[in-house]
Amino acid sequence: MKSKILSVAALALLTVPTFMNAQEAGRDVIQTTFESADTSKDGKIDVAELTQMAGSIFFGMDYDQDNTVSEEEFFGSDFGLERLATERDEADIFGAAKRILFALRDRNQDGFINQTELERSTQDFMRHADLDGDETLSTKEYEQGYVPSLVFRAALAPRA
Ligand SMILES: [Ca+2]
Ligand SMILES: [Ca+2]
Ligand SMILES: [Ca+2]
Repeated sequence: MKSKILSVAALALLTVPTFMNAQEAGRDVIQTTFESADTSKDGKIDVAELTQMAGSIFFGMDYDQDNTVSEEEFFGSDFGLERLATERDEADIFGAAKRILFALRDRNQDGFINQTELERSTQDFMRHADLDGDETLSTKEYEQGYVPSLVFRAALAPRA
């Protein structure tokens, strides 16, 4: 028997209301994940909070519970946004963005993301997004610079 615990963050990703337009939904998903990650409720996400959230999503995707996320597990998880991306003919872009995200996390390119890789890549993403260098992410930094947020935006942003 497979017992699977979905985190608040992962649940938020899976419950995008159908009536929302893609842009609103994208913003809402990013906002909701920010709020669920910010467990201290100070309006900022520190590296511990970010790692915790990434870990919850990771375990949500690890169906066979071997503590790694395979390509199959990763691409089989739809983040709740596949449908929206498909409706908007953005499935290819979303798929490409997910492939980039997987490649960035799978640092030794063996087709699996292990926990060390998850933590290291999350720290890299944090450094990349933390423009003011205060070692926390503001909502703006999280929306505009955190790599997984950029993946959602790739699928949901209006075409230029
Ligand atoms: Ca697995
Ligand atoms: Ca790997
Ligand atoms: Ca910052």
